[in-house]
Amino acid sequence: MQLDIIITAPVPSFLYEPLKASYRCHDYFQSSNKLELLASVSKKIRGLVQDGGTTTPTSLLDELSNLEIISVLGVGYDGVPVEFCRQRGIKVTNTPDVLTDDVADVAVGLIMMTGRGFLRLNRFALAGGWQKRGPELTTKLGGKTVGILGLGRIGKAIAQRVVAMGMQVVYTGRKPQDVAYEFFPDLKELAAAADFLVVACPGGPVTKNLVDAEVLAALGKHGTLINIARGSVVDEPALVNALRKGEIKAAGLDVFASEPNIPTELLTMDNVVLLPHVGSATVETRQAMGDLCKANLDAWFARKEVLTLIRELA
Ligand code: 8YV
Repeated sequence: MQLDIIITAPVPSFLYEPLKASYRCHDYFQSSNKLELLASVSKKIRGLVQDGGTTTPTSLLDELSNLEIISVLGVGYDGVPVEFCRQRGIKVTNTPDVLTDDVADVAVGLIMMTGRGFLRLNRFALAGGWQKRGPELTTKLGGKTVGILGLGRIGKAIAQRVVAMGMQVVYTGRKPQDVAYEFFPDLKELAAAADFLVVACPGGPVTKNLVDAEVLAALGKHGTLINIARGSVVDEPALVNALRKGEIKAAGLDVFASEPNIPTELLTMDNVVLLPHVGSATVETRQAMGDLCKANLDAWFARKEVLTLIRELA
């Protein structure tokens, strides 16, 4: 007999189809009458699938009294009430590792696009500017310092890449690690030392608005902010303000506080590179994430074990 699971996010067909083959899937995300759906199936639901951007309220979990596992399609689980799940004995899994390289590539892409002005130069070439004058000179990346906020798996992959480009790495995080890069206990000091401040830490209440007006002031007018983590880590109005006033040099952003909304002011700034949260958005990686998301459910229901239990529940 198939088990019942609930889907609370827009999952891609290459995950949805295999899920439907193995489970009775209830599409909460698409449902036009969510209350009715819950009234009819809530007690049967044993698993929940969401993505990294979904916020799961405890009120929904209260309805799902027989829920055993939340399988997140994504590495970030800031939308999951982890402590609540721990107390209820609900397993929470995510999809780490398989997306590390892609997300790190995007960070490097944003460093190149902001530092070397690729976006502006692309517009210049397309608009025929080159026929009128030579291109602007931009900033050499080799020798510059990248300050990484959050030296986890993705942070380390970014570090490896920028070291290969001849850049220096310094970092901050919860504690110093056994790595060759200098640790700064204080984020403001890290920002002051960095030419590029790269946000690579998890989202959630602990890191909310960590990059605030003071950190941006410390980054200074020669500094660039790169964010491939979560919009919530950066005080977005403070960032807009710092860019407007020229207090920082540039920004490369893949994530925003209220996705898919981007602050309008950023749209017209030519020192800002904006991406629509594409860190893990390659065919290969999203497939691997989908496979892992389902494998976690399968392992739980077959053997009562999960493959990637998140840290806070371990
Ligand atoms: C995705 C992400 O946007 O992994 C994460 O935490 O933010 C991204 O990879 C999303 O979760 C894909 O569904």
